Amino acid sequence: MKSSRMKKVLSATVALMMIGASLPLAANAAGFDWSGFAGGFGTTGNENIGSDAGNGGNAQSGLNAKIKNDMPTTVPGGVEQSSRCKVENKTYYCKYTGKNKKCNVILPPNYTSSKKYPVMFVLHGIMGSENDMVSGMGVQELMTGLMASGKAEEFIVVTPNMFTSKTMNGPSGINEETCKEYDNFLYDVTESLLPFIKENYSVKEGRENTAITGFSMGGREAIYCGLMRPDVFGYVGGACPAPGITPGQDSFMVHPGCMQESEMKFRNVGPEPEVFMITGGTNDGVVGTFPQQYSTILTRNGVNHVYQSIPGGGHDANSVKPHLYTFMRYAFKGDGSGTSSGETHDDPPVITNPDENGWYFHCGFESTADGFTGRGSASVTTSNSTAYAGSKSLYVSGRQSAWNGASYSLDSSTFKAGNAYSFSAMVSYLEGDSTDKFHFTMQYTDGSGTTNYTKIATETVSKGKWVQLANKNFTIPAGASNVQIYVETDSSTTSFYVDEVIGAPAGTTIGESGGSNPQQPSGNTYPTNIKVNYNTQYHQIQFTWNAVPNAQNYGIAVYLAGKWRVQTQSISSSATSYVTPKNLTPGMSYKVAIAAKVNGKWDSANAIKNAVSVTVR
Ligand SMILES: [Ca+2]
Repeated sequence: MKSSRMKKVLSATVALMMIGASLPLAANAAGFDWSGFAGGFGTTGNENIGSDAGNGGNAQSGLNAKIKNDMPTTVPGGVEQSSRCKVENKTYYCKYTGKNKKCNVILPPNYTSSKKYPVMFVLHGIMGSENDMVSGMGVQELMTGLMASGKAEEFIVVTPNMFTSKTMNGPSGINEETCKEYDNFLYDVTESLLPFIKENYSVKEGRENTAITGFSMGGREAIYCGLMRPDVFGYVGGACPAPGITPGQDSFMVHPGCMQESEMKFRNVGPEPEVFMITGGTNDGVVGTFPQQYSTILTRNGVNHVYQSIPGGGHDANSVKPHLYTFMRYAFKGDGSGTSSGETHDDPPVITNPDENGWYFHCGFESTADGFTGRGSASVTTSNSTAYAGSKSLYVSGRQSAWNGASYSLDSSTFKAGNAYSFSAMVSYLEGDSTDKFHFTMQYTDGSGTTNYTKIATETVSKGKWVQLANKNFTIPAGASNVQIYVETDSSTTSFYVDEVIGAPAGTTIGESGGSNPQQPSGNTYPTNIKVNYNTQYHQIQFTWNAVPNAQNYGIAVYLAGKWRVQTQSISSSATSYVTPKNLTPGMSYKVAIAAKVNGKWDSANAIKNAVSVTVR
């Protein structure tokens, strides 16, 4: 680093310290060369730092809890070794900007394409470049030393250039516009940079092999990327993270926030990271107490993370190196299960795990018997003789008694005794009397070990017609276990066909008639007239709906990766709108369900039925 630049930055820092550490203040910011903040001040050691690492944040379990008891505030002597890493400067195409971008790839000592390596992104500070974190912050020295001693996994580090703008080639200054273009790195790293690294290096894939951390603005963006995409990043860190993830103000600008404080938690798109570590220095004159404020917000939101406080640590390597020392030692060492925030909900989730139709299971018999078996002497097989939907149904034959039908075991993790569900089955027969009576029956073992039978639905069927056996609100008896549902006749032994057997949350209308026993008049337990507004500047979506009478709360769920995932279930009954977090990925489409809680119950079934599809603009 040029000494003149260092002098400027240092004098600014001193001035800031005098004003107070709580607010990062700097007059005439535009007059400084801010690249110094990206690469640090060239300090080499960890001078004058104490041993108190603070309270550790909200580390509750897993690796975060382990780190809490193993996060020295200085890097032990001898750990850093002369770099034996290889640095490659690369150019890749960024889909989001439609332009080329640059990054450095730091290969670990002894890198060989015959092995596969996890990847760690290390992000630079404001006004910085892909070169800033390559030296001066101990990245290579810690990699070399920790890998040589076996204290860290072998991994690849990628230092990108975070500036991700469609219109500009570089930052215009320390301002909101610049921060916003840094926020766009979220799209670059997930859509372009990570795929580029996977294509060009020998890389282990998956969130459990992908880490992200950074310094200052890079800390902010690493945390932001981690919060938004826990499905991509299994290890998330930030050293001296800059303000602006949540709304706030410093001397440079008012930060509108990437998300509200109440939203500062991991998006429900995957398991939470194995490690979530934030480090702040007590003498940081640039970002002040913002790192600790983040920790406080995360703790308030119940997010499992570890906060490390470096006594006397400034906005420099004295704070960054201890962060990297611990983050690198614990990266890629989780058991893959992810952590849980330990967040407790007073209410059951709006939706557990129904499919896109809002159903727990759906047997259409198009290729297999879908888990059905014959009862007694009956045998079951798929048949294309007739079908209610698709081209095949389940043919039940060889029956010697009326109870010899087709049976299906319910998954006890979804179907619980004492709870109500909606069940439906279509039935038909082609030979025999002109009409026949069919039962949809539940068999279960009660608390005393006795096998019991109870009717879900009964209908008379005309030969050659398909008739629905359904019950929208059938309660599995309390204490029931080994629960099966089956179709049988009342007295005949005729062969018959079954199709479209479906189990769903109570109240779900399946098919046209929806079956018997309708639970409640529709229209008053779920939001209707859902309207969607798009914000193209912030890539946000607003939903509005008509108020539901007597609603206690509203909730939002999004269908992602095969599941309805609850985003929030605490929207006040006085609100009939919801705004997504900012900076969703443009072009991504989502299915969104809005549910209401009335009389203590969530009508998730109708919420899913009325789900709206949106595409981020
Ligand atoms: Ca079928």
